[in-house]
Amino acid sequence: MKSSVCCRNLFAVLIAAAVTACGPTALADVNVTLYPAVQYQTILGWGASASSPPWACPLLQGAVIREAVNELGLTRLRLELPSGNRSDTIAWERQNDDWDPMNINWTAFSTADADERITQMVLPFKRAVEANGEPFNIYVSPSLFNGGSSGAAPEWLLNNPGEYAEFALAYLLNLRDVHGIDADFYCILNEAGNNNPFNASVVAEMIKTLGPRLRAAGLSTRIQFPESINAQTAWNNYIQKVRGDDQMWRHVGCLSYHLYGTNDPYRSYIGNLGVSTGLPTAQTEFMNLTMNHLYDDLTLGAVSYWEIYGLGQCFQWNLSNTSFSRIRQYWNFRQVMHFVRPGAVRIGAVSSDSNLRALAFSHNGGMTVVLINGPGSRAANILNLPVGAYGVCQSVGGGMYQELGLQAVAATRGVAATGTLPVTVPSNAVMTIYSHPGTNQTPTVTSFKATPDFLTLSGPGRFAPLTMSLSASATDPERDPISYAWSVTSRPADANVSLTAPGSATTSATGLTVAGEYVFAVEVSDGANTVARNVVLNIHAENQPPIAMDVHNRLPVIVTLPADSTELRCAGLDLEGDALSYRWSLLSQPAGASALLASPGTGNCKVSNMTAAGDYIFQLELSDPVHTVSANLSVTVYPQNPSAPTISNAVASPATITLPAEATWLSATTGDPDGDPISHWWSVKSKPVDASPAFSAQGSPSTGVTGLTAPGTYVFTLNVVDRTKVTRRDVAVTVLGPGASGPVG
Ligand SMILES: [Ca+2]
Ligand SMILES: [Ca+2]
Ligand SMILES: [Ca+2]
Ligand SMILES: [Ca+2]
Repeated sequence: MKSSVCCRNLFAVLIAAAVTACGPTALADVNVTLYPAVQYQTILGWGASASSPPWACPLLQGAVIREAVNELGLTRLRLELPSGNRSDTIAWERQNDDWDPMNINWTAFSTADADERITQMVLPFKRAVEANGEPFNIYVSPSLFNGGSSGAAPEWLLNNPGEYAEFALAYLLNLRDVHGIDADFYCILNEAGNNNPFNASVVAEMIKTLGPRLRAAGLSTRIQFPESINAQTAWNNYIQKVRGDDQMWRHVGCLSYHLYGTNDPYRSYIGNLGVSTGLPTAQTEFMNLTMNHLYDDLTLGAVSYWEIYGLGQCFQWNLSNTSFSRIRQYWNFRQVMHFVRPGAVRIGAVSSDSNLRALAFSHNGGMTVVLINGPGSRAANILNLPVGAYGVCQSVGGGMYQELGLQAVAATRGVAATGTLPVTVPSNAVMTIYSHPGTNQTPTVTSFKATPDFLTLSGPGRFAPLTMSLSASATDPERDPISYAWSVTSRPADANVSLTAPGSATTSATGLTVAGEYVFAVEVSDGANTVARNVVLNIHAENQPPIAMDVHNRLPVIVTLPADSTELRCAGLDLEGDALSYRWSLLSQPAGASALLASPGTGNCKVSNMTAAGDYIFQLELSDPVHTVSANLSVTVYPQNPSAPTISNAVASPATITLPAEATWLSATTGDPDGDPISHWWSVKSKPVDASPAFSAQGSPSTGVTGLTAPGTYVFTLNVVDRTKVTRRDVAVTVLGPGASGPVG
């Protein structure tokens, strides 16, 4: 059955080449020549951040994940650590766990919040990718923006590479040991240097500290670097600054950049470095991506990973919590991502017209060509296409994609293996020509929805139209006729729902008179293959309460006296679009405090005069005309920290050694005048090129150091941090050559 349908389509129903006929203004034919022997990067994954609205139910989450993985084609996630101070989330390591960078005190880490995100988003996504037989890829990336909801990096984290390494290691161990995910990559900081005090040397030191601990823990995680705000910053301020630091580079597994600002020609420098070092490159964030970015990143940046940033850039979750829509560049990006799978190799594709850009990919003996057209319809000849059957599809103007049917490419006279395929690409269209597998393909369901997407039976905002429409659309690679079959999957017990045209693409549903959840199924068939989708519809008895989103404080997130202010924030959402009112109040505060709320009636409310250390409990009440919901936010004000830690008697014993002796002892007397707990970290500031010193107790006031195998001067730095301050001290060691009487080298 399948093969007969296939043959019919392949050899009898060849859709005319000019599927969308040349208009009278058609331009001269464009030649797109493929060069399969010219091979560029291997595509390793298409990605997005593992974010979704906190109110989205598991059913809707699942629907978006399925669409993101199976249709858009994503395989990769970016995962952030819990950060900031929210009503429902606290930071991964809110305060230093135990002031010992070599011991993880798990009770001090926000594992529950991390686990929730991993369980709800990451694991279902991973299962969906792997169900397709493809490699799931994930990187972990913290954000620590000074003014952001994440809050600034605490000084104890910023100034103690050992504490930073533990912060990262604990997250990666939890991800592996609790959830079975050995992360592919870890990024030291999202956009280091952008509104945060990180720089290349800070990041390099953290990489060199974390890298060996990842190995020691048996993690295969490598570093994604430098994840800068744009390619120029990535190249000039990070990659170039540490170019000679081999100790750092041995831990780096991927070169990445964002696209906010100047990117060229630096993007191609990064791409070339990736090629010469064997490191894959990645474009990992921009908020207004277009096909231009995708083309430039693939061709100039030579990226193997390309990300759409948040799923919210391509999907919109409806407030009724039942469905999603595909937005912005979804259909354009799908023309590449859905068809070009991990393992595909980009090959040479040269267009004779710069307004019709071409990308081509070879994979498992098949070929995918993507034509990105500017304004104006263009007729093009694709030359050197391997002989065989091809599916052709397009998105015009970013709209819903359509399969145009199969094309057969026959051998050009005198050339055995390849031929020419003429196509006409509409104005502002993205056309994809892909090797057809030879078996009849399932139709693609391009929409399935209820209109409107909720009903309210009574009360303010009542919304109960006479008809509710269920609709689906689909397109089939072989252009087989498509049939639709709607049914009721589940409904409230007393509802007597019926469908007026269950065999049509669009049907009305009636009898939606009882509040509750209705689930409809639509089966879409091309006669050989059937695919099903569910459409969920909520009928509400009455107006629905608003949603208090993202209740948190910032500016700053962590308040330490004498600072005594912060800003409370909330954004409200409402299903019916009701006018919302906010009311912040103070439920409790430490004795002696009298905090002041500047604007308790607004979503963003400054609070000041938190002059006593301790916990301040704020309450937000968010109201629509019918309901009030509330959320509590606890803000801790920490005591003053007048004095930095102290270091005295920092010495090496002995301070001068003679080879073949290669070890000494570093020790310091440390403390804190305020009685704060402190954390230590020894690092190598400078050394002879050939030596690789190793510490026996790097996080302790005193440590042995070995591996002083080359003559010369070694300088070691001890960092000691308390909550908010750091003190550093250098200790020098001189190593003499065998039998020498003075410094050598
Ligand atoms: Ca610790
Ligand atoms: Ca079909
Ligand atoms: Ca409402
Ligand atoms: Ca102190």
